[in-house]
Parts: sequence; C-alpha cells; structure tokens
Amino acid sequence: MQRPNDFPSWQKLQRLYGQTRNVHLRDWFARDPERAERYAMTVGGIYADFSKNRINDEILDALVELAQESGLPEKMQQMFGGSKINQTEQRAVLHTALRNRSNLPVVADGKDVMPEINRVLRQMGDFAGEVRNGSWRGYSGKEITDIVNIGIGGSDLGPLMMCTALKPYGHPRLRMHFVSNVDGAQLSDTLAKTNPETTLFIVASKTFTTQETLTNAHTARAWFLQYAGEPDIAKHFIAVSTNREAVAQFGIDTDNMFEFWDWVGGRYSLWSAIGLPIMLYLGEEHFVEMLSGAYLMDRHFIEAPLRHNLPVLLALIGVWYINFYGYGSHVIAPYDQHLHHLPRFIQQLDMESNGKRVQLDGNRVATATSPIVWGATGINGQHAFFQLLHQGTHVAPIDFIVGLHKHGSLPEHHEILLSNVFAQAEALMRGQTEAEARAALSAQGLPEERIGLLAKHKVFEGNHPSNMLLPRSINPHDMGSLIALYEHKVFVQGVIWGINSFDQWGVELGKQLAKTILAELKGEQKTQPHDASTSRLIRLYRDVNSDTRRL
Ligand code: G6Q
Repeated sequence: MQRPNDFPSWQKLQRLYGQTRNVHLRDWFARDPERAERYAMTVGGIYADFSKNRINDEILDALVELAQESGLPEKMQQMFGGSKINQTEQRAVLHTALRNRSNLPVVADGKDVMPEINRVLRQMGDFAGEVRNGSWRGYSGKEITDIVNIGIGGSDLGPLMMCTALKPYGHPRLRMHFVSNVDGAQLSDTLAKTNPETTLFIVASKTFTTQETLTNAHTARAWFLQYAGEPDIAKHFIAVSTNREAVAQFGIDTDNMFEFWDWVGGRYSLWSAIGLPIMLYLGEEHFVEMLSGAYLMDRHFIEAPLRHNLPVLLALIGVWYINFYGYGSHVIAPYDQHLHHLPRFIQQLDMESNGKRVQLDGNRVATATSPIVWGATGINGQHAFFQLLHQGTHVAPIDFIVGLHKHGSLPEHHEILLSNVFAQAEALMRGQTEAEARAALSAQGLPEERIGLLAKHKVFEGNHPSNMLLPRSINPHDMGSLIALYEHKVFVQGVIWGINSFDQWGVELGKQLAKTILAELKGEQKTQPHDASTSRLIRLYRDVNSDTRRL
C-alpha cells in the first residue's frame, strides 16, 4: 500500500511549504482582497470561512491532488455504498444510511438496510411520542419526568452533546441525565435527584458487555427495585443495543429494546437508536430535522467537486498543518454555552478514529496522524488557555464555532459574544508588531523606559490559523450538518493517512488488564506477576481497604 508521502503531490506540497512558510497571513490578506470571499462557502445553514489559513490556490490544488492520489473519491463511494471498509472488524460503515432521507436502497451484505432503519425510527417515534404526551406512565400511574441515559463513550457523548446543544427545543417536563462514569458518585448524585415513579432508564450499549455501563445499570435496577416490583421494570427500563440476547439476560423485555447494527460505529451512532434520548427530549420532528441537516452535508460531500467540498477542504487544511507544519494539536472553541460538550464529542470522534499508527495493510504509518483535539467554550478559554495560543511556543489551529442569529431575550449578550469570536480570530491572524505595541503604549503616555520594557511582551506574532464555522443558529438541522461535517472531515484524513478510522483496538488492552486487577483488588485472586509499580499500587489499595479484604 502506498504511503501518502510516496505521492507526487506530497513532494509538491513540501516544496510549497518551503516557499510559503514565512509568508504572514496579514500579507496574504493585504495582497488579495478577494481572499475572504474565495475561501468561504455556505453548506446547508453553515457559513464556513477558512480564509484565515496559511493557504493559497496552489496549495489547495496540490492538497486536492493528494486526496485524488489517495483514492478518496473511490473510498467515499465505498463507504456510502456499504463496502466493508472497516477491514479489521470486517464491517460496513453506514452511519450515512441512518440519515438517508431519500430512502433509496443502501445495501450491506446483500441486503437493503433501509427497511430496518425505518422500522426502528418508527418504533422510536412512537415511543418518544408516548413519553412526551404523557401516555407512557410509570408504575404508579405518573408521567415520566426524568430520563437517565446509562452509557459510555459513543453511547453517551453524542446524545449528551446534542441534548445539551438543543436545550431550547427540549420538552419542558423532561429532565435529561447522563451517567457514564463507573465511579458511583455520578449515579448516586443522579438517583438522589430522581423519583423512581417518574424515571425512565435507558441502558445504551452497542455490545451490552461494557463493564461501566452494566455496573451502573445493575445498580440503577437494584435502586429501582427498592421501590417497585420486577414487573414494573418494563415501564422504566429500556435498552438500546445490537445484542438482543444480552439485553434479555439483563432482564429487559426485548419489546423494550431499540436495535441498531454492527455497521454503526459507537462514535458515529447518535443518528441511530442511540439517539433515543435526543428524540425523547426534542421530539420526532426535530430529530428528523437533525437527520435532514446531516443528509444535506452527506449529499454535499458525495456530490461537490473535491476543490469545493467543505469536509474535504477542512480535512486537507488539517493535513497541511499536521504533516507539513508539524502542528500536533487542534482546538475546538464553540462560543454558544449550549455547545460546551462539543469539544469532548469531537475529541472522541477525531482521536478514536484517527489516533492510529498502523496503516490498513499493517505497516507502520510514515507520517503523523490525528492531532490532539482539545478545547472548551471559547469565551472561557479566552480567560484561560488562549494566552498560549496568542503568545506561546506551540501553534494549534482553531475552529471557532458560534450561531449567527440572536437567541434569547437578553439584550446585547449575543453581540458581545460575537464581537469576541471575531476579535480572537482577527487577533490570532494579524497579531501585533513591536512597532504597533510601542505606538499604543506611547499613545497611553507611558515613559520611554517603560515602553522599552513592555513592548516586547506585547508582541503577538499572529499568523495563527483558524476556521470560522457559523451555523445560522444552534438548531437541530444545522447541528446535524455540523456533526456530519466533522465526521466526513475525519474520514477524509483517515483515507489520506491510509488508516482504518472505524476500529478502536487501542481501548482493548487496558480493559483486559483491568479485569485481572479487579479480581486482585477484591482479593478474589492472588496477585499476578505485574511490574513492581503496579504490584505496589495493588498492595497499597488492599492495605488501605484491608477490612474488606478476603484473602
Ligand atoms: C466508539 C467506541 C466506544 C464505545 C464505548 C461503549 O466508537 O467504540 O466509545 O462507544 O466503548 O461501547 P458500548 O456501546 O458497546 O457499551
């Protein structure tokens, strides 16, 4: 299998990097007034300005050649067409079928998956309708007021992020809770806030074998049974899974199970039954709007020429920084408060998908892969980590994300918020020279010696790249488009690096070791040969908790 740096476009890009690396974005903007128009586009409801990147037409053309040489168009067709592109797990990758609003057949393993997708969507819609209109009642006849989703990773982050983002669309009677950590504190805190008579638990696990989720689910069940009887479980426990047998074994009636399939990856699953909390909270109509927003991005991705294709361009610009500039991290800075879980969501999407060092053919990759993705709400970041972005020694390209339309009734807040987003992107791009710093200080009337001391500290080198992603507002449709945009961006980068973006073997080893160590901590098994540090830690735990020790 060819490596990306074997392609002719790679050599071209290397040359272009050498020629342009010292050009300042300020100069690019000064020389080319059309830049902001040329390097921007609207897809669905999202306006994307990528002009504050260290790119020009020649660089973009060469990056697109790299995508061509990597076989991106064929790989896109394979993904949408149901080929088993997740080779290590021998699975198709069909989250796009879940939002295929055309309803045209999508075939995986010789079978059209659309009828099953539609069946589960209908089942979700009916159930959500009943809970929302109050006809689904708890064991004592009361309406449901609290929904607790028990799941982790892909079975948690998507619904948590979307329900938080779209809170203004939420049902006024329903309070959403998400329990993922096996630290009992999260579940106890949640149970302390809920009433068993009016609480619905969703046990969300693709495999239904995940230790954290099953432990929390068993504990929730035991808590519920302190107040109600076994037959009442049917009204209060719902499962979302691909594993019918394990659901039945847990004691959830499979009539109360919402199914999805092995071709839906965990971190790509919010469009499936894993999105049930989203549908319960927002209603079927808004959930379908979210699917439609994603579908629109899918169509754009599959139909637009690569050079005018937003997910492709964002991915290629990312590759430009990671592989040519050597920038190892990427910041997600949403400004809407309701998007505060978005950085975590994209972190999983990107780092679990492309945090790989082996190519599809098993050979070690020749170039860097996924960046370290991090971030927080931008306005808070400005008062914390943005210092490093402005004046530190690392460069981390940023995605600024904020809804354009005003919302809420508080005067001025949105203008203040947006002024900050635009100012940060401008400041990072433009910077401030020493001469400008001097002029500003002297305008303040500072004495010359003070100016001499301060000016150097007030230099901002600028030339710091960013993307500006502006949905019309944080609404279900545009959120659907935004998340699909990131999914495809990650896919494109995976194709270029020749890796499998859809497996996650990296989580396995720790899971296996934890099983052995758990038995040792509980004293059910004699200490296994570990390294000296691990053995000592196990002994320390057992000594501290020696009253509960059994061996
Ligand atoms: C996501 C990963 C991972 C997964 C969790 C939960 O792509 O596969 O985050 O979602 O490990 O797995 P279950 O849904 O099987 O409990």
